[in-house]
Amino acid sequence: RESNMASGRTRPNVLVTGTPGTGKTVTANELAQRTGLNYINVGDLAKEKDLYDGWDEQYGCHVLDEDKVVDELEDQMCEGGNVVDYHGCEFFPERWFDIVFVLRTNNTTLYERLEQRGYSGTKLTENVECEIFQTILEEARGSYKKEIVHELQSNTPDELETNLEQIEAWIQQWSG
Ligand code: DAT
Repeated sequence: RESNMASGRTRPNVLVTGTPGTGKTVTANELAQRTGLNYINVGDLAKEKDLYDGWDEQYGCHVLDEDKVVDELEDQMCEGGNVVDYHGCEFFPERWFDIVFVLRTNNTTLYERLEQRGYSGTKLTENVECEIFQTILEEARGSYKKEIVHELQSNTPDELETNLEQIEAWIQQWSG
């Protein structure tokens, strides 16, 4: 396959992105277990390796140092065979990913999931708004070729299973 040769990778890199609470972690983790791809949670990696650049007073959280994240992951991404989980995608090099999945969840379901996670106030409403305005989907469409960006509904366990099967089938096809 030409696409494989162009990247020099023998296994694909998959990005699973979406608003917090849409199911990136359950999806990407299970996918990695089923396929043997490496699971990379960018938020956890940043915490572990202190890939931060200051503190955000408004949101009360560390600011991700995007350059440090890219440097940290570059070698591993060049090798291929990774599934990356993060609620953003525009700062990753475009060449890293063979396919991008944007998970989507309806407002009420997402609201409940985030509330259960302990979110409240502006943190809760801003994340639900992020989903309503499909911010991450547009970010993905603006950062990668349209043909490799796929929107997946992630509301129910059935949809989770269907998504996993679809992504697995795509990986098998890619690997030839
Ligand atoms: P994210 O990593 O995008 O923040 P998550 O994987 O932690 O999201 O999922 C948030 C919660 O929602 C978690 O309790 C699992 C549940 N969940 C995710 N996707 C689901 C789905 N398709 N059906 C049912 N529950 C789901």
